Amino acid sequence: MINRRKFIQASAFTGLATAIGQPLRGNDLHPAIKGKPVVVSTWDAGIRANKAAWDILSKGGRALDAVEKGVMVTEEEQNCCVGLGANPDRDGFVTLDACIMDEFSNCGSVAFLERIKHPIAVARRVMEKTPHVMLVGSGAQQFAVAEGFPLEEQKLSPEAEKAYKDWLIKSEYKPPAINVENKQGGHGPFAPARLSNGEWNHDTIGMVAMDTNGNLSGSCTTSGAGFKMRGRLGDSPIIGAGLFVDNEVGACTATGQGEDVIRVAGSHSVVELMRQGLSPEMACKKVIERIIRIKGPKAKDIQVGFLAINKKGQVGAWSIHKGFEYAIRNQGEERLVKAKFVME
Ligand code: SD4
Repeated sequence: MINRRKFIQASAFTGLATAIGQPLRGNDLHPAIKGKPVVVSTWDAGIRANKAAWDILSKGGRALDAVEKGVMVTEEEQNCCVGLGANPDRDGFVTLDACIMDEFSNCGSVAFLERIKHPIAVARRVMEKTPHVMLVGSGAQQFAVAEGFPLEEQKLSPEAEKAYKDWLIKSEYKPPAINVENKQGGHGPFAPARLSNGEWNHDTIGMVAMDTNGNLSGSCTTSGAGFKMRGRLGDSPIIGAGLFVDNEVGACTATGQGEDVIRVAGSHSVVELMRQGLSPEMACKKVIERIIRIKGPKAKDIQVGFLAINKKGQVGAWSIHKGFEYAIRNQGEERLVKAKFVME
């Protein structure tokens, strides 16, 4: 049996250092999980978002508060691809989508929301202050303003401004063809797009957390696919697609090509597979394989990733292509983990 001193040494060794980790085996407890609480979120911006979530979780706070405050950090980062400074639609407008879900299956969502800095906070108000789950467009904006959220001026980040100008040159409305050999890709209206350096340009953060009481909550917020058609929604604001929480079983969030996540009710499907006994990692893998089967050869042009947690605190992820990563934070460590994938 590990004694207290050894335990302290072991945790000091694992430390709080940020490291690039290896994917975990499906049926293993995450080695870092020394109990609750825990928070995980998609992509590398998740490291910073998790910090804000951890401030709440580590003090015994509720997972719902943690997942809201956590992704607000990303919504605020003007150089990132999620909030008001993100890639616009093909007409030049930034339109934001977000949803949130708690341990009681309460949920709220906003979509096609313009000029509001924190869509996730508005989604929470929809959940708590209206009899509805989802508000969209000008109605969502009107509700946000009535709730005291300031109407901001749209200001693209310099990166988004440049990306939009570059995109306008060709205005091509099709997925960026990915040449797997040389990893060349383009910037297209499909998310996330692979850049010419082989990296993924992503526009979303999804976060799921378990608090000290063992309760689960999740959040997801995005600017959607860059240069999308005006009015297009992806999976991110849709409960069951971009996010799903079942406090008896687990929680899942998605990133990537929203249309293909919606088609398989992605996050809900992952949670249902966990209910049947699959580990989070294997549940994510199965749904990724389902998407690949449906898409056939076209699967090589799109990216989708799932990130899930179950009631035991096991964490797992899987993606179509190499490159998806998630951030984890708990008592033992804080690090970025590369997800397993099907295709290079
Ligand atoms: C969407 N799922 O709007 C989002 C985009 C995304 O990284 O995840 N980008 O389809």
